[in-house]
Amino acid sequence: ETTTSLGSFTPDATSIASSIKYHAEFTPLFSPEKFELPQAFCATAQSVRDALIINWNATYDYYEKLNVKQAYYLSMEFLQGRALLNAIGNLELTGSYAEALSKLGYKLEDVAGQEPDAALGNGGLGRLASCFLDSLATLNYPAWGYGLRYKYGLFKQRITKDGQEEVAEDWLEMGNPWEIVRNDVSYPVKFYGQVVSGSDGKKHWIGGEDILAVAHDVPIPGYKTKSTINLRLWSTKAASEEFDLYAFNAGKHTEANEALANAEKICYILYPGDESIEGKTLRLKQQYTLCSASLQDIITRFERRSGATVNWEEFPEKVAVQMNDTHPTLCIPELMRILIDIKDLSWEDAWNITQRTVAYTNHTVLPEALEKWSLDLMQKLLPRHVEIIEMIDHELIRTIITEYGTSDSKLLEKKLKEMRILDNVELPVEFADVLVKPDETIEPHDELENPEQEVEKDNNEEAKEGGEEIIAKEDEKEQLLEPVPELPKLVRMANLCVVGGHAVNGVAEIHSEIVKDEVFNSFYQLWPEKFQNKTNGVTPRRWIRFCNPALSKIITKWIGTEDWVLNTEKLAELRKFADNEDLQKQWREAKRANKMKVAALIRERTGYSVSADAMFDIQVKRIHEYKRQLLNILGIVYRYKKMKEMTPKERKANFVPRVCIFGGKAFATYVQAKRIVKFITDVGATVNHDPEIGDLLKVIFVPDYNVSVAEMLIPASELSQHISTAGMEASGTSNMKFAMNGCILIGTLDGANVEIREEVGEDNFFLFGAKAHEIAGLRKERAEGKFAPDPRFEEVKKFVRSGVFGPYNYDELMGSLEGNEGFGRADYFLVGKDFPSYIECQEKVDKAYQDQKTWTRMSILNTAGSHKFSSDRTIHEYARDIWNIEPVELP
Ligand code: DL6
Repeated sequence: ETTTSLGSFTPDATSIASSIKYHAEFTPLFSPEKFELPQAFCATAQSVRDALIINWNATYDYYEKLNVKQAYYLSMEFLQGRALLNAIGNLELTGSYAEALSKLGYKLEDVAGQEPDAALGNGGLGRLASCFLDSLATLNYPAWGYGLRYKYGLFKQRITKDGQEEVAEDWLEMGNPWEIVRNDVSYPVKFYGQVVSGSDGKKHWIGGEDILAVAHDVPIPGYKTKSTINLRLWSTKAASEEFDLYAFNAGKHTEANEALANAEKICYILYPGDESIEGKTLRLKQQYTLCSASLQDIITRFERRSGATVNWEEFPEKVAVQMNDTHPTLCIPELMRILIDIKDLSWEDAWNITQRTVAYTNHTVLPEALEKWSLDLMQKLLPRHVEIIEMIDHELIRTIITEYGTSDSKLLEKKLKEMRILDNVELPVEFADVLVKPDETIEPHDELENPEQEVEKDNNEEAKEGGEEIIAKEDEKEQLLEPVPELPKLVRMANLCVVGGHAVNGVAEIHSEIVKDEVFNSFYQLWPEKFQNKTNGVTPRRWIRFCNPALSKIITKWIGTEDWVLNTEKLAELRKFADNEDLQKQWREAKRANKMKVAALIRERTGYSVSADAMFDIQVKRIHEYKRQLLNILGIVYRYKKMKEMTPKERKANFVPRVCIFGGKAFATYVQAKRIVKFITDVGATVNHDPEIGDLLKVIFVPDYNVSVAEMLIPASELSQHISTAGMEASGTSNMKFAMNGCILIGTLDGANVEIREEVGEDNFFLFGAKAHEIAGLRKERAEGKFAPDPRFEEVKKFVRSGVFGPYNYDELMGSLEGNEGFGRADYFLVGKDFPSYIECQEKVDKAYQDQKTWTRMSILNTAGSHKFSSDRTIHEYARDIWNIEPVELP
């Protein structure tokens, strides 16, 4: 018998085997005659779920009894990956399950391999949310996650001769053995309708369309603890009376079903294309569903736990809501609406409670990713929320005027432009006079003369071609008189978050500084106390202990305890053995074994054979221009060209053999990212078949990168690339996972790279590239045509254009690096600028790899120095500085 965190329930292999058999027989998912791998997985998962439910119930009974303050993490994304190995690992039942399955004729590994990834997320933001859940449970914090239960996960990526192809990911095809469908927990969510003032003096939001959000609970076990928290995911459906029985009986089958289908499609996919108005509406509906259903649920729990008398003042003492990026921003007006319209609180009280309850994490500085919603669309869909947002905006304007006064009109105008929640919306009448009208300050002479001069200059240019100077001049004048098209009225969600929340945090030190100094500088000047940093982290359970058992064993052996899984500071003890030859040997053997597994995966997924003796150089992340996969692949092309120019002997002397591995998905409508995928696969198709090159260089694009693939690639990686344009990657979290697994990073001083380099030591990190503070100046230089590209950069582009990688036309991709007419911003991500320092840094990598002792030492020091990047540390900081919650250990 094993003693487990299950208290009195101590499953051994025999009882586990009978539990699996029981589920195979009595869970009516499959035909009873069949017990093959898929059935074995489902039955095994259900038997684990039984164990989880015991702890899950105990956890919530206890929280309910103590009425403790809980944190609620609201996120549109949870990138959970597979759950089986993680759950039995956390329950310390891996051995028992392996034995039980072998009694039934199966290998645990094969059974676990049947589980589809729960890919309810896109990238780092979603995976961070999942790591946070693991840490919250492990550290016994009372917390819940709230998200949406998308019918289809993030698309499945296929690589064809044309590049990336997206296919719907039907992750629920075989059912989801982990979830508990809670038909008893559902809330109405309203869209459209109108707001009327009642005779009671209150606002009533009436009419419109009502759907139901239904809870699906996923128990999240902590490691070596009984604490098992909840991830509540909402699905949407129409209320049953919405099914039009009369229409159906009249043969109008589609119409009869319309309301049902409309409600269900809200949760079909994550980030539906939003180019059309329908797409935008659907996204806004998703966001509101998440916020409304979760808040109704939180409030119901608060009221229930309050008993007979509800004291709303206490709400922030029992509830902390964290908005994971701006997608859950509607929490702010929704909480206000519920408190004012339904719970009868005054505006002032509701505002005070809301601000004390919610907090916001920013995950990006990319302006295009800071959400702005059309005011018109929001007005139609959520009319009462727009009234509330207008009121918040109104109060904000008052604060800005009080702060900056009206004497410096330009300053006031600038502040209002930057800080208001509503953009391109006139000031309310009350403030109509605070800004001096343009004609009161600007000399009429200035206004007319300057544009005139511009026109003249332009016309002269045109005249050279067309010779119709005078007519063109007249036309331009007429154009000047034409009314300027009205700018779209927008709701800036990030501004609303900053105003409505009590804390705003960035996700790495450098990012939090940029948030304060640039993105929200005006807000920072006004409310410096709101701004914080919470450097991201990743769970050491999933990201070393379970995904890299070979390395974990070695770490435990040398440190002398397995405590490092909970107290990662202990990893630092590896430093003293970094030069030990025995450790180094074992370290290399573990890495090699992991590389062999990846070589097999590559063979299976791409057909290419790669050598486990070559350096595994990996870049896996969303495909995005700022992450600069293009810089990596151009570096590879340059390497290939140089190899081709050498004799075989020279080649061997100058280059270490490398397998360059890429993985990642390009958003379906992101054309440039898709071109990059195509380019990488084309380079691979040429290089990998070049007999002169052989094992010296292989270029692999692993299709359909997801959490499970990451769990294989990261432990096998020796060099990993985190090479974003400095200042653009908020943090990155895979950099942390790679460092933990003894991989050496090549990177820019960006996001968490900065802190990783500090922790692992400058000598154990390959640094290159421009610094964040230089970027604006460099872009300006570039735009002014003052940038002189390095000849090696010109050489590599020319080589690509020569057609060596096939018939695809690379003009657009290469053109984007030059800012050619029609190809958008001139190398906005500064690939050309960083190219020389990147390839020089890669030469240093090759040299270092040739000395395997030094390399292994660097690798050990990366693991040893990675301890800060556990999500346990991050969660302790959120709990202490933002949520004000305490751990609650179950008796
Ligand atoms: O904070 C988690 C993660 C960071 O590590 C990444 O650096 C950052 O890109 C990502 N942000 C997003 C949000 N949107 N965009 N772009 O995914 O968050």
